[in-house]
This record gives sequence, C-alpha cells and structure tokens, in this order.
Amino acid sequence: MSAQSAPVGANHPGSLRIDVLTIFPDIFEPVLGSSIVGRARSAGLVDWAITDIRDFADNKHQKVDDRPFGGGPGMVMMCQPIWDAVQWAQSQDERPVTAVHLTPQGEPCTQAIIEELAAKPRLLLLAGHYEGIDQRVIDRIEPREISIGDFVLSGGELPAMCLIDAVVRLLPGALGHEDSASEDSFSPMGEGDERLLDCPHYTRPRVWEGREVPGVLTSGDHGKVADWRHEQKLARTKDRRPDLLEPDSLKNDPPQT
Ligand code: 9D3
Repeated sequence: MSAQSAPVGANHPGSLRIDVLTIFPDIFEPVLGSSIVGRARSAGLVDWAITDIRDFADNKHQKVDDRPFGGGPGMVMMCQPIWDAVQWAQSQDERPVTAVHLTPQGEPCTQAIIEELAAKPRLLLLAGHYEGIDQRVIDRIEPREISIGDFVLSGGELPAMCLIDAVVRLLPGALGHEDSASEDSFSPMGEGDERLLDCPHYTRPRVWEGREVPGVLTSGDHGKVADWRHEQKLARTKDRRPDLLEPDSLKNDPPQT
C-alpha cells in the first residue's frame, strides 16, 4: 500500500504536526496552503500530512465503505482501512497523538476546545463521510468527538479545515501582530473586552453615499474612541448573543436556560 501524504518537515518538538485521514485528500491543500495557515507552515510552526484512507483499503477496488448492518440508507465507512491509516500516521512521529473525530454527534466546538488542541504536539483528525464510521473502530481509537455546529454538512472535511485554521492561528508567531488572537471575540485571555462581540469598523472615505462614519472615530480623542468601542461591543453582545454574558459561558456546558 502507498501512503499518499505530503512530506512533513516540521517534525520536531515545538512545532505542531497534524495528520488528517480522509477520502477527499485533494481538497485540503488549496485551502490550508493559503493565508495564515500556509504562512505558519512556511515559518515551521506547523506541518500537516493529508492521508487518503483509500490507500489503506486491503481490497482490489479500494473499497472503504459498505452497507449498514440492520439496513437503511447510505453507506458506512469500514473499520480496517481507518485503523490501518491511524496506525500508519501514529508511526510517523514519536510524540503521542491526540485523535479527533469530526462528527455531528460530537461536542459543539468552542474557543476553549481550540485552545486545548493548540497546546498539543500532535493532532490526528478523522473526517468521516457517508452515513458515518463503523462504531467499533471509533471505540478502539477513542478520539475526542467534535462538531462545528448544529447544521448538516456532507462530510467532516470542511469541519477539519475549520479546526486546523482555528488551532494554527493560535500558535505563537502565526499572526503578524501577536496581540490579535487575545483580542478576538470568545478568547478568554483578553484584557477587558474578552467574551464580547466585536464593535463595528470603518475606513475611508469618511462619507460614503451620504453615510458618515461615527463622529467619535474622527475626533482624535483616543479615550472617547475606546469608550465608544467598548459600549458598542456590550450593546451588540446583549442584543445578539446574551448567552455570552452569562457566567461560565466559555466553558463547554450548554447555555443555562
Ligand atoms: C444525512 C445523514 N445524517 C442522518 C441523520 C447523519 C449525518 C452523517 C454525516 C449527517 C452529516 C454527516 C456529515 N457531517 C459531518 O461529518 C460533520 C459535521 C456536520 O455535518 N455538522 C457540523 N459539524 C460536523 S463535524 C462533521
């Protein structure tokens, strides 16, 4: 069998190695190779190996799915190719791997989960497709199971890329300006406006099609600007996401009702 994966160069302590197991390996590189994530790889902060589960099929037709026991629509991904791919990925780096299965049945992802994952030396992401994966191989891998939200996608590949993007931008040195990550909405590490949604932003021209930029932003009074931005953040959060103002809203518990 031939393992299809990019060579992983950042394979040393201090840099994150991410293995992705998927039946759609080609869709990752164009997305991950761009933007902040691609720059982080060039800088040696992270590297990834995208592995085609099909390469581990032990049958002539590279079949990785089969009909569900008990009947019903769709197909189920088989244990053997996934288990062999996991073991192969495991063997590529000595550091212990944290396995994550992207699944609609997983715990809803939060920034707190992303921060936990960003602190690991290795991640192995398992992107499901079809109706899902045979439960026995899930039980053997014992991955953390994560969903990116209560809406239905056709596979775990886009969620895996979302997770990689969110994790990699937290790695020290990944952003041009190091304060950015801690100023984000949802980051628990901010200096006061953490846990609030962002304020509106404006740039030139000062008047566009009769719409003026709020006067405070062009007043030159930095104190007033800071106060105005904070008020805007609070007002937006109260209006749009009152759940974020609840104590402990960054924990992984569902919102208290
Ligand atoms: C239509 C099939 N569904 C039957 C009730 C189950 C189902 C299986 C596989 C639904 C979606 C998927 C594919 N989605 C993912 O693998 C997935 C996902 C998602 O759909 N939404 C949010 N997060 C995630 S993480 C992985």
